Amino acid sequence: MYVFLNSEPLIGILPSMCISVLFKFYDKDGDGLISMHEIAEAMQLACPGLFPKATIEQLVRSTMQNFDADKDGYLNFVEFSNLMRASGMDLSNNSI
Ligand SMILES: [Ca+2]
Ligand SMILES: [Ca+2]
Repeated sequence: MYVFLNSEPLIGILPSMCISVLFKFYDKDGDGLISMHEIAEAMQLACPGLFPKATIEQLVRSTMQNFDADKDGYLNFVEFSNLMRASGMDLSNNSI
């Protein structure tokens, strides 16, 4: 279901296609799960030098606490979608 160029403003909602592209970007080894290590790597790639390593580790940890619903230590696609929707405002601000 793609909602690009819709008249509705995309406040806090990312198109599902966009999320799956991001999921593949985060999931470096392509196993369909995003590990803490993969999140940390993606953050460093997305904003190189913006966060010190310790801050990234903290962010990853709190992200996992909030969004790893089944507590297996990985984000699956559903958990990742929730994360992206929750941070949708920030992402859309960055891309404008
Ligand atoms: Ca992975
Ligand atoms: Ca999980």
